[in-house]
Amino acid sequence: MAAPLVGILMGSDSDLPVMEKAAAVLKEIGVEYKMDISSAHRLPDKTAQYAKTARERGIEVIIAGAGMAAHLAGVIASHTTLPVIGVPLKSGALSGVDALYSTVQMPPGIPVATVAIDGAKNAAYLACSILSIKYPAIAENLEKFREKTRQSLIEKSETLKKT
Ligand code: RP5
Repeated sequence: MAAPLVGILMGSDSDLPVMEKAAAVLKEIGVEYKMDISSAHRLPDKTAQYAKTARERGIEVIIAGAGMAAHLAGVIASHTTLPVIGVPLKSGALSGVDALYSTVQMPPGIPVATVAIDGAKNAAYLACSILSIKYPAIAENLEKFREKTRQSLIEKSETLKKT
């Protein structure tokens, strides 16, 4: 098995039902990944260590999902220059708007590419796009996926027109 190119990190095991959708996309496109739990607030040392050592471990893109006061992606980005994709998760009284604002409003110089609330699938597709610059097989699989999407929608449209 090849070394994982994408690290998927989440703030809590309660985030897993959404974050495993990112894993499913990476599997579909054929990208090795590794999932783990860490927390900017509950496990700050582990989070910093994870980010600081990610590049030397062969990780090329990090996807970080967290809910509520979601500082995980931002803290990761503060410790690495690898691309970091943040997934704000819907949880708590504010239904993810808190996580969206916490994840997206990064200071200049420490970017987090933030996807939609619960947008784990798009986080994975974006990770694939970034990796496709270097890996032709990933570019090819992404293109095949897009073509499948196009064909499926055309077929649905044809079916609908017949009704
Ligand atoms: C965040 O707080 C986690 O990412 C999770 O979305 C939320 C609630 O965590 P648990 O109390 O379910 O562990 O840090």
